[in-house]
Amino acid sequence: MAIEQTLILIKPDGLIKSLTGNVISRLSEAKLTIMGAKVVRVSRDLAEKHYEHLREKPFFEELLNYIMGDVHKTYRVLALVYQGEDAITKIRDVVGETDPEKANPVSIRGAYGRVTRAGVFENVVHASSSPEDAEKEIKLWFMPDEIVEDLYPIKKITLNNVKQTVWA
Ligand code: DAT
Ligand code: MG
Repeated sequence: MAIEQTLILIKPDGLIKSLTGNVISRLSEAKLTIMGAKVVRVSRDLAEKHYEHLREKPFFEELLNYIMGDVHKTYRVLALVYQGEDAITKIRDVVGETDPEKANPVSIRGAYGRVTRAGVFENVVHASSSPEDAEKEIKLWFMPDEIVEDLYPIKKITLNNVKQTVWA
């Protein structure tokens, strides 16, 4: 068993449906440690980088509109970092399968997700699917100072006379 990190996003449908509390309660079943949390207004650049691996998919534009909040007219996402033994598998089990209609009904996606008529999966949460993805995603969504421990190597830089800590 390895100590892993994972990035969770409560997506705009989760926020507009007031599911934040429910989702965090369900995530706590995994008995992991929360390392970071913040509300983010998602830019197109961030959305494109986060879903880079799906760039060629027919639903890519819809996916960007969804995560940026254009679909639900609520322009925020709650980003969370958790750490613990087998964090990725444990969280993915609580979260459920990608397609809300196929997800276990007691999982977060099974209980709260839906498939739109356009075929988009509004599945309430994102959860990292491998340690490599988790590292890439955590570094993309969080600055080192926003996480209570340095989960990955950092470096100090000076930009316009301001000292900053960034991922190495
Ligand atoms: P996951 O979010 O379970 O890691 P993924 O990384 O393959 O799944 O895809 C990211 C998101 O893209 C997913 O949460 C919902 C959407 N998506 C994936 N496959 C889809 C499909 N076949 N039809 C519609 N939306 C899809
Ligand atoms: Mg994924």
